[in-house]
Amino acid sequence: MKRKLLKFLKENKGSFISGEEIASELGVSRTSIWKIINQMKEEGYKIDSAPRKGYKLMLDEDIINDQELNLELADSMYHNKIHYFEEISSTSTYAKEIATKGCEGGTLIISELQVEGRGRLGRNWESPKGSGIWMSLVLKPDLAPTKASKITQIAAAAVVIAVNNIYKLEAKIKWPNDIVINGKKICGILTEMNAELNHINYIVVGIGVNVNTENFPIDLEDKATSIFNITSEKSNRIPLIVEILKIFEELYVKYLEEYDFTEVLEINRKYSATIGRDVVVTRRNDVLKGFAYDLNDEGELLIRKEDEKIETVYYGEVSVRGINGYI
Ligand code: BT5
Repeated sequence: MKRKLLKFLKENKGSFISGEEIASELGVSRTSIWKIINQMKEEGYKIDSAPRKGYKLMLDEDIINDQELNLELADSMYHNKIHYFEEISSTSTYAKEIATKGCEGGTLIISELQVEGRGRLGRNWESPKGSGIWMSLVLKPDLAPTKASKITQIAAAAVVIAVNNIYKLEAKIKWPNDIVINGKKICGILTEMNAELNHINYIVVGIGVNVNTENFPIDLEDKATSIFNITSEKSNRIPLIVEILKIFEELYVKYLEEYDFTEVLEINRKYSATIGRDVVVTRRNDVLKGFAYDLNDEGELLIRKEDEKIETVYYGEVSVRGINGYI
């Protein structure tokens, strides 16, 4: 009922609708509506009520309402496992802490602001307040540690499909962990693992998406963008969060339970911003130049070098750049 009421209020966001109208629309008494509205106010929704006018959902800033998120994810593995913060150091750091203390797989940590958002190799991840999706998932799969990198590809597939579905954009995957639009990064994925030799204790997958960000620091201007920068419209982040998480769960469960990675691979190939390009791969100990011509069935990048020899690039801490820049 709360979900229906919220939907109705949202459709009329910013204007009053009478209790009577809501009651007849939802087929319940005005007293029930009044009770649910009070409950929602306690949960943090900004709802104005005025005698004879009715109720109005305020046009407030876009905050992520975790109650709403939980309702939207009622049928998922994340249900009742959402930790919401207005501010945090890093959702991934926190996720690792609670994973160590024994939280369940499927636990989601999401924050409006990260003061120490992290990329790979200790790089910084800009996570300004309220403008993006900064979230981390704790996973406890029964998988060999060597398979953990597939989680990055599942997350990349989920983000690219979700963004393209919702905004009708052409986001692509820059192997292995960036989502780009028009050659600029809108999302980065950070997968971290804690494992024994042949057993994963937990994986934390951190996803950062620039949604409503207007401006980036100067050093990122050339390579970062946001959905707002492209569509010129601010959007509510909840539908995108829900879509990413639902697609992620579907692909993840398919992989875990049926060992079926084909759809993830197909998406990573179809939407690749890397395949078909000359690239420079910076690895720990060397630099490799060549033509990225495909992903193998494990999702690793295949490079044809000038001498026609083929090299497979594994995940690890590699950086793949175009010959002339970021892509
Ligand atoms: C990544 O690392 O792209 C992984 C980013 C993961 C962020 C999420 S947010 C939720 C969770 N909690 C965390 O603390 N982290 C995760 P990497 O491939 O190393 O890229 C990092 C580089 O991207 C930086 O060195 C910058 O050049 C650039 N960058 C930083 N902030 C950015 C932003 N908001 N948008 C686009 N590019 C950014």
